[in-house]
Amino acid sequence: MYVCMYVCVCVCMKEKAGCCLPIATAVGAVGQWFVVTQVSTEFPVCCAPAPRMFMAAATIRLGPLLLFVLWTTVTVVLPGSGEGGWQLSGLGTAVAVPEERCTVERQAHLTYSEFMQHYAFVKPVILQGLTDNSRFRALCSRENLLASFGDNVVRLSTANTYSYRKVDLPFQEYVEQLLHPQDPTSLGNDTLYFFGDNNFTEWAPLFQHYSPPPFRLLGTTPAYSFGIAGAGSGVPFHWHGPGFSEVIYGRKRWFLYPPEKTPEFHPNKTTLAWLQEIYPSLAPSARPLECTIQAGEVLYFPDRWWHATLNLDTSVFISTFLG
Ligand SMILES: O=C(O)CCC(=O)C(=O)O
Repeated sequence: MYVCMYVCVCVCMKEKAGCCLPIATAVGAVGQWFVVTQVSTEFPVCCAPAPRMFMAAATIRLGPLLLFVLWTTVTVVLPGSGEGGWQLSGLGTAVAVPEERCTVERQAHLTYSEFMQHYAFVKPVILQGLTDNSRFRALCSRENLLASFGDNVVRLSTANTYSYRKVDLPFQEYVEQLLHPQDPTSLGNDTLYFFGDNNFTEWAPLFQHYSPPPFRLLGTTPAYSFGIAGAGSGVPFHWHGPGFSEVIYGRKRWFLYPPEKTPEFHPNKTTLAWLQEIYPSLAPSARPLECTIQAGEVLYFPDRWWHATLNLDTSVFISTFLG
């Protein structure tokens, strides 16, 4: 007989009864951690929707292996490990978004000539395994960034399509006070987003450790835009020159249309609002190309392609624009 044993480690992000439901009926205080183990004959599909949670599951034969799996699982899923201290709170159970159908090709170990032939001027692609940015990633942990750049003033932009308003404030203040999940009811022009407008002198000690995708287009010069943003935030549809976008921590969902297909969107509404209000009514032929990129993956978008982004978690990311 097979028995499924699972371990969930979760932390309450909001004070409410049943914080870690549906696996535990704990009444959680904010910041409280729970470790829940259960043995069941059903595979646990229950963990994902909870506010923040790491889950591991094992389907094993009853016996001494059970204890071993429990021990190793708890060790591997230690709270926050591997995420650089950034809260991967997800969009939360209260925010319902239509499911993704990934329609952007993923390519591992693409050669430059394949890139030029099939994608550079043709369509977006997700690149895997091109560079190793593990050192850069380590430097981008919450603790390291706050220690090195906490006092630096960063320039934030509103997350709308045109007429960006700019606000300057210390990086530490941004991280500690503004980096929360997006309120689904607020407008893009009221949402402050840290992306671009980077002071390259001040941030040089960090950027010198970033290895950009090695592909170049003739006549263009690469320029970095570094950002950190909360779950549910993003930039609504806009277009510009070609570029790459790499996720360092978190997950980022992309929506893309070719230059000749102007999307239906409101320039002052967030991508989250677009996804909830407009996306569900699109006919299959009117849907964008879309995909969620994970940490370590790089999305390439060609010149003048419309694109919009949605951070599914608190995300750290860097774009290399080919201007
Ligand atoms: O990463 C983001 O959220 C915004 C990216 C973007 O819009 C861009 O690279 O132009």
